[in-house]
Amino acid sequence: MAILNILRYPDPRLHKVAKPVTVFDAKLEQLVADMAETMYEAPGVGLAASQVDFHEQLLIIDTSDTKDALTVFINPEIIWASDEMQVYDEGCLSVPGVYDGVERHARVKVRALDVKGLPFELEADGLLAVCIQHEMDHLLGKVFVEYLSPLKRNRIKTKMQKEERGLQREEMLRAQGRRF
Ligand code: K1U
Ligand code: ZN
Repeated sequence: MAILNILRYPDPRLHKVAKPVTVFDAKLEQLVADMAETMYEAPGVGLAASQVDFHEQLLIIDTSDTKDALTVFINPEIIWASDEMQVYDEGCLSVPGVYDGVERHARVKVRALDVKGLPFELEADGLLAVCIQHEMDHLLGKVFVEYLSPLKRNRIKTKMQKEERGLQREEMLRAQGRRF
């Protein structure tokens, strides 16, 4: 298994629209295993393939306290959503350290395929419903900060770009240290 690199906002690759998964093979199972290891290590409760630069409709979620209830959603579709809405303080592994309220449907019913290509349906509320909608947005190339005001979004973008420059500088110094 392997820890994958999680793209950080505002990386333009986070805005690619994912294509349906058509091949269910050992390579797909390996990607799911690597994504799960990456999500648990982060730690997070969800991860979309788009966040690890794989632009097919695949996402994983585990909102359990015991971290032993991984659900894999392939080619997911929301087939019903409640009129009732709820606001939840969301986070995102692609925007570390940023949490803000987003309004979404309080309950959703999803149809998806599992890693073997078998169809299933699931009705969700609470954090699971939030997470499904958040991860499905990633597959459409949308990051949760796009629900925030332009002012907040620009502040977040500037903060992330500054952090990115710091990370690149650290990486350069580490590489120089290895050379000398
Ligand atoms: O980056 C992601 O898409 C994953 C994201 C999922 C999510 C969480 C909360 C609301 C909406 C979407 C995260 O997992 S952020 C990290 C997080 O919330 C968390 C981390 C450890 C324990 C519990 C929560
Ligand atoms: Zn996210």
